[in-house]
Amino acid sequence: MPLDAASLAALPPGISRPDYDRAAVTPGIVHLGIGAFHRAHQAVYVDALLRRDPSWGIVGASLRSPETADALNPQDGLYTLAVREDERTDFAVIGSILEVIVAPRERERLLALMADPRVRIVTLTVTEKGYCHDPATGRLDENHPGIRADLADPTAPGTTPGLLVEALARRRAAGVQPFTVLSCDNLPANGRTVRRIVARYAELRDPAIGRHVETEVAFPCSMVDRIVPATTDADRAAVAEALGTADAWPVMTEPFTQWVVEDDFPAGRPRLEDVGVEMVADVEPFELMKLRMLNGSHSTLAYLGYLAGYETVADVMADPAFAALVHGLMTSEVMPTLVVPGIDLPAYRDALIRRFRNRGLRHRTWQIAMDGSQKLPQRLLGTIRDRLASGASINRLSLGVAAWMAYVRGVDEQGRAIDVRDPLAERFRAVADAAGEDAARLANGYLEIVDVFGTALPADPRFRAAVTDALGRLLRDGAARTVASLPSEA
Ligand code: CS2
Repeated sequence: MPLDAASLAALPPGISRPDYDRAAVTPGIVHLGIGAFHRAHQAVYVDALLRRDPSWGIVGASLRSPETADALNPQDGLYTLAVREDERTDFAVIGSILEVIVAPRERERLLALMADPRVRIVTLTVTEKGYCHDPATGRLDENHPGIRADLADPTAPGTTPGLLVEALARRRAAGVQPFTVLSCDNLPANGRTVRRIVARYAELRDPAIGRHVETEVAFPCSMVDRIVPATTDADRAAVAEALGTADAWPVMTEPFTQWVVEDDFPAGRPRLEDVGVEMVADVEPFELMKLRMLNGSHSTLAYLGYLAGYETVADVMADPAFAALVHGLMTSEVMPTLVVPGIDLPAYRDALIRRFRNRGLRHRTWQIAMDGSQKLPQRLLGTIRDRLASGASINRLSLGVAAWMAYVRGVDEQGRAIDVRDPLAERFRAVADAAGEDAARLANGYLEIVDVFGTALPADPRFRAAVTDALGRLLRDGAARTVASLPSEA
C-alpha cells in the first residue's frame, strides 16, 4: 500500500502525521525549487502552522525535473521526514504540500497560481546557480542563456527571475498586491541579492516593471539551516519498514533546525514565530555566521575529505586530524571575522562540530562538493578578504580553496576521474588540461576565473602565495598527510 491520504490512518502509532483537516488547507505560499531541503525545513514549519491557520498551504514547483511531482502527487503531497541522530530515527509524515507543479510542463498553471491573490509569499530554494547571477559580484548574469531566452519571450519564462517577474507583472496588471519574495538559499544577504538580480531582470524587460519591483516588492533576508543529505534507496527501504507502507520520496535530516527571517511581509505572513522561526530586524549577521562557520567548514571538509577518500562528513570527522582542522579553521580564522549579537560563537562552533559528527546522516562529501564555483565566494572568499584586510593569517582558509582547486581538476589521488558537477566544469577542465600537475600554473589558471574570485583578491600576493603553496602540498603529499601535518591551533 502506498503512502497517501487514505493510508494515513493505518500508520503505526508513534509516527506523527498531520493532525489538521488537510481538505480545508488552501494555497498561501508558492515554493520554487522543491528539493529535499525545502521538504525537511520550511515545509515542516508550515506543517506545524496549518493547525492554527489553514490559509498557508504550499504549492511547490520544480523548475526542471519532474521527479518530485511524479513521486509526491500520487501520494497527495504527503511524505515522510526521518530525523536521525546516530542510531536513533524519528518519523513524521508532513502534510503542508498540497501539490507539486513541474514548471516546464505546466507553466501557465504555475503563473496563474503565482498571480492568485490568495498567494502572498513566494519562497525559493533554487540553489545558488538558480539565480542566474555572477557569484563574485551578486549581479544578474545578463549573458546567461536562460535569461536571454526569457527576455526574448518574457511571458513564457523558464528561469527564477523570469517566473517571478512575469507573475509580478500579471498581479500588477490585475491590481493585485505583489507577493513577498523570500529566498531561502545560502547566498550572502540573500534578500538584497535577489532583489538586485530580479529588479535588474525586470528593468531589462520593461523599465516600468523594473521600478515596480524596485519600489513595491519586499525581499526579506533569511538564514536557513538544516543538514539534509540526498535520500538513498537504503533510506527509502528503512522508511517503508517503519511505516509499513511505501513512500517514494522521503527526506532524511538531523534534529537541529533553524530559520531566521527578516520581518518584512507587506502582503501578510503566517505567525512563523509561533512555530520556532526567529523573526528579526537584521538577518545579515546570522547569515554571515552560518555561511562562514557551517558552510565554509562543510566545503573545506568536502573537498579535503573527498580527496582523502572519505565518503561522508561523519567519516571525515572521525579522523582526528580533520576534526582538529575544522575546529582550528572556525576558532582561529572564521570567528574573529564575526560579530553576532546575542550569539555565543564558541558554543555555536561546538554545536556544529557535534552536528557534523552525526553518524545517522550519510552526507556525502561529493554532494557538498557540487557547484563550488557558486559557493566559494560566500563560504570562504569573503572571510579571506576580511582576514587579509586586517593582516591576519589565512592558512586553513586557503587550504580549503586549494582543495577545491585540486578537486575540480577532476582526478583523485588514485588517478581516478572525479565526477565534478558545476556550471563551470568545462572551464575547470580546460585549466587542468593546460596546467598539468604544476601547482603554480594550476593556481594561476583557477585564480583567473573572475566569476569566482573577482579581480582584487587574485592580485593580492599573500592570497596567491598561500593558495599556491597549499595546492603544491596537496598535489605532492595528498590531502590526508597535508591535514595531518598542519601545526596545532594557534
Ligand atoms: C551544504 C549545505 O551541500 C552543501 O553545500 O553545505 O546544503 C548545508 O548542509 C546546509 O546549508 C545546512 O543548513
